[in-house]
Amino acid sequence: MRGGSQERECSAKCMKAGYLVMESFAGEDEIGGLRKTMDELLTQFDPSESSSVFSTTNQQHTKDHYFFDSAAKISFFFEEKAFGDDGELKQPKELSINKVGHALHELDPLYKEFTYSSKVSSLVLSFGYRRPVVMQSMYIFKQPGIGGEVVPHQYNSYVYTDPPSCTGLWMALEDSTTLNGCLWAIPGSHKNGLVRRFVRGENGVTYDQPSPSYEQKDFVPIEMKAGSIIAIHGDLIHQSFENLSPKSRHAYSLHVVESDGCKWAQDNW
Ligand SMILES: O=C(O)CCC(=O)C(=O)O
Repeated sequence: MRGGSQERECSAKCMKAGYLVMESFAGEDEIGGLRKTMDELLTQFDPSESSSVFSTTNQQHTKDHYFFDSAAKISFFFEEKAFGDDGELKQPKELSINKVGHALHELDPLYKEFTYSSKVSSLVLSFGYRRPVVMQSMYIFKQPGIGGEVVPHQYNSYVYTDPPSCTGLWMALEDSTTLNGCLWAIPGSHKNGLVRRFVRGENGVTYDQPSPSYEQKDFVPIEMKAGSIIAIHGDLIHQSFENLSPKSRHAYSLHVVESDGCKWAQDNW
């Protein structure tokens, strides 16, 4: 893990691959509570409020005010394949949302309690952070049949500090397998550093470099049971495929940065 100008001690010991999976991090009651709260938020959500789609292959949403404003809100983004040719949802709204973000950890009491729990703090501090800040949170659905792919990327591209310090925490709220779109990563790829940044300009957000091409054979699947959590180094190349299976793959994800000695980039989205 990185969290300052130096590589942290723990990263060398526990993060050789650039990620670390911890099983049974959350119990059934916690998972049930987080999922039930999300069900309630979805019930209250009126789809006519937003038609914002989240896609990592088509970056249209990045020009969108709804996307920018979501940094401080609980906002809903549709799966790209949620709509028919007539522009109407093809399935109920509950099965149409790609993700909810990006301030669940601040605005929803249960997500806040979990995010700032002693076990999450201890985990983050064990990576050597001195004054960690949770910059964003997301509930990711990977809906059955239409759950969109997430192309290879690094967290530090989006949540950039100088020097880079992001760590992602991603907790499976359902079993996550190769069938329903689990995470895949290139072990050790974090050692090659940050490849490109996603910077905000006058016309929305763009990458400062084209994406390198990656060989699929270099990725390994990371299957996880519900309740397991994975810590992901901000420079690790990771991705997930479309979910064509009949099972969803819900997850709660947090992006943490160091605020002691690392400067938040003003041109982050
Ligand atoms: O949940 C996924 O499939 C991908 C999560 C991820 O890498 C991200 O949100 O940046």
